[in-house]
This record gives sequence, structure tokens and C-alpha cells, in this order.
Amino acid sequence: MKKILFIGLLLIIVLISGCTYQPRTETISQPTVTKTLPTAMVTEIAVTITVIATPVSTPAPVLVQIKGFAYNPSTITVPAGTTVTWAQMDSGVQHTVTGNGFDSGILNAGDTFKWTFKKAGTFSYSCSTHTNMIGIVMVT
Ligand SMILES: [Cu+2]
Repeated sequence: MKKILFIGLLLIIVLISGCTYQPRTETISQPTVTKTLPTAMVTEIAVTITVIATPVSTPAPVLVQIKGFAYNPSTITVPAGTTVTWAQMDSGVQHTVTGNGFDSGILNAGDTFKWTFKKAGTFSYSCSTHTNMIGIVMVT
């Protein structure tokens, strides 16, 4: 009888301990693998990268004065990308800078007009009210 009671008690203890949930926390660390390649393999995968930096430069701006019913200088040669500024300096007179693809409109004394020549070519222009005023921009 004691034996049955002991087995029953033991069975109850086993059942109670088996029903208890206890979460387990484990920390698994990644193994670190270091492998040394043979020298021959290192040579095969070596790459030489050469970067050639080309400095980006903006051409210096150029000024043309409109004075005495003329463009001064009347002919200029500039690299592509140059911005040309015309400054109207004739008092009491209106002039324009009118070319193929660009037009300043009326410029009074003290006004300026800017145009950037992006492509190479020869660009002639004139004043729409004084057609004898002619200028040329040669873009290289
Ligand atoms: Cu004019």
C-alpha cells in the first residue's frame, strides 16, 4: 500500500513539473571565420582603379559695351559655355542685342543683357533700331 501511495505521489510530482512552462533563452553567437587566402589568389583578385578627375571650369564672363552706337568690341571669340554680357551705355538712346535665337529687347542706358553661348559657331547680331550696329560672337 505504501508502495502504491509512493508511486502515485511520484506520478503527481512528475505531472506537475511537466506541465510547468518555463521559457528558455539562449544566446547563440555567430562563429567568426577567418581564412587566409594563398598569396597567388590574392594577386588574382587585386584590382587597380585609377580615377582621372577632370576639373570642371566655367569660362570667364565677357563684357561687350554698347557705346557710341557700336558694340565694343564688335567681334569676340569665346569658348562654348561663355556668358556674354552687353552693357548699354548710350544715354538717351535705346538699343537691342538681336541675334538668331536671342534678343535683349529694348535696352536703355544702364541696362544689361546676358546670353550664354553653349555651342560652337558664329553668331552675328545687330541692333533692331540701328541696323548698322553689328556684332559677332565666335564660339569655339
Ligand atoms: Cu541701337
